[in-house]
Amino acid sequence: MKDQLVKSMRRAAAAVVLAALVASPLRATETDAAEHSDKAERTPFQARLIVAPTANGFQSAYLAIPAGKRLVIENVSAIARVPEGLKMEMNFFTYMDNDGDGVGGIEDIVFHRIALVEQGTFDGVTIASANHKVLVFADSRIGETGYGLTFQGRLNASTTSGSQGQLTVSGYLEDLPVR
Ligand SMILES: [Ca+2]
Repeated sequence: MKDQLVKSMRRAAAAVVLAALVASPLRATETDAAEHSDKAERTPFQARLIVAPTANGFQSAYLAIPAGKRLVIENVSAIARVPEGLKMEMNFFTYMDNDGDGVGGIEDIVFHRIALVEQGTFDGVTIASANHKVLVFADSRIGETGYGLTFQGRLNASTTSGSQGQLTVSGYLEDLPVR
């Protein structure tokens, strides 16, 4: 009787060990698959936009976002090159369906102002730059309307010497959420 009980307990213990051996590789595989899937949904993305304003009206550059994607911007860097004595103001704007109504509108636009810091004047060209860690969402579509990122630059006075503003955005693309 006692022997049978001991045998029974040993069998039970062996079953537990076997179950653990079988289950742990399965769990590891599932975890790896989930991690791989998360990474696959994010595609690295970077782009550079250029404007060349000559006066105090905005000049714009447009970045199209791949169809069906949301661009998540994590860093922006910018540089302005202007004739000595002038200054450039820069901003960019993007869209996301903030109110979730599936229709693009004024409630869905957000502006990001770029705080340029003057670096000095080099051969008559004044340089100002910025480098910002950000979190900005830019959807390629709201409802039936396509959207992108618009970069704007303007000077505080007119010039015939020319100027240039550049914006580099870095981040990743992910699928737009399905509503
Ligand atoms: Ca909306």
